[in-house]
Amino acid sequence: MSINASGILVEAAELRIVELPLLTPFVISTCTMTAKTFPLLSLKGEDLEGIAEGVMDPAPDYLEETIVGATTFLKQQLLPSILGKTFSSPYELQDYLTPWRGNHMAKAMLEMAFWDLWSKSLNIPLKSALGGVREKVDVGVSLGIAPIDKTLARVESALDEGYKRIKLKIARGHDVEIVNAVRQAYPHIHLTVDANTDYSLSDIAVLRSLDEFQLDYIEQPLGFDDYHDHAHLQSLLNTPICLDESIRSANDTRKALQIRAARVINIKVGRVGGYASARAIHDVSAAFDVPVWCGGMLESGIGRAHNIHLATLSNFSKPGDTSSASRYFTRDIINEPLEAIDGCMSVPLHGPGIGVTLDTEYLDTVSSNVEHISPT
Ligand code: OSB
Ligand code: MG
Repeated sequence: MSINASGILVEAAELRIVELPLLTPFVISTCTMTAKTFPLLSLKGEDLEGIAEGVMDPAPDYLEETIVGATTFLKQQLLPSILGKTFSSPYELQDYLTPWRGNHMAKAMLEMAFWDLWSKSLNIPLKSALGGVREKVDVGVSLGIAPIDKTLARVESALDEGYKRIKLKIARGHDVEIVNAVRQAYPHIHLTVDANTDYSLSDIAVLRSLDEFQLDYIEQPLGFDDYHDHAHLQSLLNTPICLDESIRSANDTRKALQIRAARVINIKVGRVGGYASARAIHDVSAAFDVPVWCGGMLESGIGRAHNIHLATLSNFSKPGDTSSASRYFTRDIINEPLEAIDGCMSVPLHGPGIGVTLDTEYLDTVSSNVEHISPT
């Protein structure tokens, strides 16, 4: 295959909505998910296809972006403006996307699909294009809100499977008791909690009482747009705060870390606008000596594969959320199962790019609104 030295001409795109039922409803402080619904984008060029999924939800209950909003923006503006153009690298595409404000999840879909396409055109794994240093990545599980007995059973089975960290979703009124029960049963495991913004500084007494459980970190206790109060809270806690929702860019990260609003950073490539941004966040965090880890959004195998490649970068030094796809779905939309072994996910290398392939036959049965978009 010849490589076009001037770059990749993006010839066409396909956008669809995919809905996969979840094996178990996933409950967090802001909502309950019974299915994983997401937009899937394919970018075509050089007789190749780059694929990525979006992490926005049907409703704006994690961050502001929604599936309807993001797909409309993609179809009406982003895709028409890049189709028929040549980009020499994903960095050039990222610069091209900069004038559009916000919309990091929509832009990430495009940028991530282009990274896949670009690394396929170079015939190298995405991990190599990114500069990753590992063959496999450490992973833990994220357990939705559930009664204590059910949670203890889920913790036990996750530990039996070898997962390296347990993250418990918490919410006001569902916190100290459940954390205490898990910590009593397992005094030595890596244990974390994620509040998905449910608390405010008026909950300071409860948040302080979490300090006694030797948690690795408390994820996003306060508002999604609030470094100021997180900095105050961090000054009152021994446990590190980890920011998830609040971090959308490297600049956000610098500002948050300068005022000591966190001591750990969760990176979701789909949340922060793509790999160029994810890598910049990774590097800024490293400069502050702050570890990062790779978050998840209940992704299908496509998003899961992207996450694993990203997590091979050197400062991803805590276990991520990319656990086995079979914990979420009866059947995935890719041909190569992504399953953790002893708490490790191997980087998928079934071909260049993201290293997994779509099970197109099954995909079609769980798709709607399939649209083919060509240059206008
Ligand atoms: O805050 O990390 C989060 C899932 C949906 C929305 C937000 C979050 C999560 C998770 C699940 O924690 C991570 C995963 O298992 O993919
Ligand atoms: Mg989180």
